[in-house]
Amino acid sequence: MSNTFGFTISARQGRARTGVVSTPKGEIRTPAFMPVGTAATVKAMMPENVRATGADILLGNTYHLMLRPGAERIHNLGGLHRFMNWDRPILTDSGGFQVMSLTDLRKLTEEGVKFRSHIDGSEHNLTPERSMEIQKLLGSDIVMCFDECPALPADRKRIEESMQLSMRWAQRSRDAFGDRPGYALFGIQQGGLEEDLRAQSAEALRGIEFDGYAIGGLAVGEGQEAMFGCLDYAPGQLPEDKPRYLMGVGKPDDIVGAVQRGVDMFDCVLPSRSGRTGQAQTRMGAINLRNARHKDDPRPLDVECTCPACANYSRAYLHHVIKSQEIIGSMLLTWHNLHYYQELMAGLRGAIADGTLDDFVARFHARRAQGDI
Ligand code: PRF
Ligand code: ZN
Repeated sequence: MSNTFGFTISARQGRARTGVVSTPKGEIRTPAFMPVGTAATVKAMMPENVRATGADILLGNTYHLMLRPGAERIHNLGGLHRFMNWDRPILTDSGGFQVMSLTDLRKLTEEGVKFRSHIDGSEHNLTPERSMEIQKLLGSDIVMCFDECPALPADRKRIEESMQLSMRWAQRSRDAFGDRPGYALFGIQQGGLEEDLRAQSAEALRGIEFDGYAIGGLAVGEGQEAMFGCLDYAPGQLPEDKPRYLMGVGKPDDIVGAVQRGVDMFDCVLPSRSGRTGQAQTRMGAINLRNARHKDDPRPLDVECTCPACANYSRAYLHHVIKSQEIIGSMLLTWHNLHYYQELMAGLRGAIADGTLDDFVARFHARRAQGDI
């Protein structure tokens, strides 16, 4: 196995690409979906079962892990991979975005962010340098730059100043990360929905040089049409030969549209979080198992799905365990949703490789338009 980090594109169709990100801990087939394992667990799933759904890489969070159980503790216990029993690649987010979205008491300065923990109210400081240190202590394979971004809509002035601050933090992140063969550092483009600010941000990041480039600051309230409008130009502003990662996205149709626009990597809590509340993501669209119409239904959730929830249980059973808040309800629906997402990604990769992406996307939308019949 290769001892370095790399990205090879094997086929393209239109702006879409398929390929492989190689790391010393294994390959990541792209377009890739990364299940979210915020607190050193993909909630309700054993790691071997997450792998069985087809995941090549997980996402972890600096913000949550620094607060509980602490980065130094995880380091002393052998790092995040060993701690959570996942030996394949892990990407960690850098914490700034989570501080801004999860804490009410915080102070943003040139230096970084001072904030109070949402868990116990304790005071903490996060800077680009400390974020790089924490991600190194965790043993993260793909480290994200420290950044921040406003929720949309926001004033152009606020978006511009925030983007410029994030670009200064990107340089500080690069300097603090240093040279670590086998580990990757990704820059994060900001600039809201302003094409010229996105271009300036991309220019700054290209000048610093990263192993991959994320598109940040989207899916923060602008809606799918506006997000796709931005994705019509943003990926093209980033280097062609490096992986592109759209952070925090998204619903299945968001992912399909973003892949068509040249994005290679995704993460989102939707399949795991919505599974725990009884929402199934399927080729027919989203299905809420809490709905009383499933009460007596002996059919599987999705006849075409080979996951354990669909192979071994009825809709009536899934309805019952979700309604009674049985733990197995969360387990089965999370498993199904992650299986569905990974199958969608495999379908996209295969279609790009075969040159049949347009047909694949047309069938994807047609099946969802029919609904749950
Ligand atoms: N920056 C970081 N993490 C993120 C985002 C971002 O802009 C988003 C936006 N969708 C999700 N997660 N660091
Ligand atoms: Zn299933």
